Amino acid sequence: MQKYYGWGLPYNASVSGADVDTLIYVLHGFMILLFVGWLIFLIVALIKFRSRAGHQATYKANHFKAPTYIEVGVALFEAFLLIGFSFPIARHVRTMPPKGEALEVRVVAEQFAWNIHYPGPDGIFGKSDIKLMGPGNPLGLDRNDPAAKDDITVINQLHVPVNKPVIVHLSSKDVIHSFFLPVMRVKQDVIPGQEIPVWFQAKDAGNFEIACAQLCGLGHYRMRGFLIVEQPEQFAAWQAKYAPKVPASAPVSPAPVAKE
Ligand SMILES: [Cu+2]
Repeated sequence: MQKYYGWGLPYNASVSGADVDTLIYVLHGFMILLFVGWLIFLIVALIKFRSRAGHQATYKANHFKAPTYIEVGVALFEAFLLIGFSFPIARHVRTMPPKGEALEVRVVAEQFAWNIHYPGPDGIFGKSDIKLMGPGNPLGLDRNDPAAKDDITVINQLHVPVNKPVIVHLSSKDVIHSFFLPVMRVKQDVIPGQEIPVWFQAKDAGNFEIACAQLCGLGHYRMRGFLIVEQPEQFAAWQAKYAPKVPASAPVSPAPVAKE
């Protein structure tokens, strides 16, 4: 997994990641420019207006035109960033792909694991009930529900096909977590009592990281999962392998080996 991280932004494996990266670069570039500009101004002011013999401080303000123009210019450029970059990207990220085209999956966070629930080949999530939750059934999935028969539940491994939109329905069993897929440029807080959808589309296959980006307790640091992006045939084979004979107890799929 080390190869995906280095200096700068993590590897981008998402089709919409480049837009997010552009925004990050433009914002940081602009902030560096402002920082350096203010720093130069501060140093000039410190030297020019230092205490010297024969110079008297005055409280009368001198009005210059240039600072006003610069301030207005900065505000206009910030408005351009907001309207030209941030809003379109936010709209793209918040607009879910059509349900028929996307793979839908539930991710239920808990201290300190990601429970993952696939609807199986029928595309319908089986009912889950809090009363059925236990160590062997962390999602409380009701296996008597016909829609649940082919459902797949796994822990800490999210298998998805490459080049297909994936809608993740996020919820939490206990505290606030944050679902973070660095290579997909996805980070969304997971709030107890709410179901929050996010989506992404992988452009590259690989074994990536799921991190929790919210300090959620003492075991927060070990709340890590794997995002396994596969070719559609491999994903179908995985699904077919685990869907039909899945017992009520999870996990059912062998944990992938970490590639550090
Ligand atoms: Cu967490």
